[in-house]
Amino acid sequence: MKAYIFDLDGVIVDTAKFHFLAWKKIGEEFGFELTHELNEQLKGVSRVDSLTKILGWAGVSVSSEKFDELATRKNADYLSYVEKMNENDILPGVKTFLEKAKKENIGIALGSASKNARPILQKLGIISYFDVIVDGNDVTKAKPDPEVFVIAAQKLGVDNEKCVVFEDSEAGIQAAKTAGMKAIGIGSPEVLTQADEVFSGFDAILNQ
Ligand code: B16
Ligand code: MG
Repeated sequence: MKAYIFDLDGVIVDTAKFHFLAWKKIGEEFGFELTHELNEQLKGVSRVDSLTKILGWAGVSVSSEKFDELATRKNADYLSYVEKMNENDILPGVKTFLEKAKKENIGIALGSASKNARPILQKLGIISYFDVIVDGNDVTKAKPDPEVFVIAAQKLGVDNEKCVVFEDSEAGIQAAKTAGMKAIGIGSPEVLTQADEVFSGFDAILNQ
């Protein structure tokens, strides 16, 4: 048996724009302007690690209580954007690709750093396609550690070498390669240099 493991943000849906807006507001509280360029470094990175980076860029240190309060508030703001999402937010070609994989009896898993992965898949109306969901609630080590993909393969009962990972972040591509899986980059070949193949999106994969 063969399996596909999908990252969420940047692969299935563009939630990065919502993470950006929510983190930008937090940064502004410290007089720090989060740029799109710096935001690239937050892709695939956990909530706690993202806040640590932002506070570092802003040059401030806060108590652990304040840290938790900022992370909680950012997430509430982020979820207010997620709340408005629907099927139309699924990136082009994704649904057709999932349907095709289902028909071909290919195992389907999610391997995301997000602790909000389940409600997002529900809002998009595609949660039923996934045989296995491994998200930020299930892992102790963040990408580039391969833990999230290794757990997904184990839960699917598929050998790592038979898994194909779809990822938009460099850390995620590295995680897939370390796990001995095939890594398909979604994005630009200039950025995802370690990927086995890179496509602009699932429409491009379907049309190859
Ligand atoms: P949450 P992915 C990642 O999702 C995002 O790319 C990253 O920006 C975010 O900080 C992380 O999830 C955690 O998200 O705050 O919802 O737990 O690309 O791994 O699907
Ligand atoms: Mg991603």
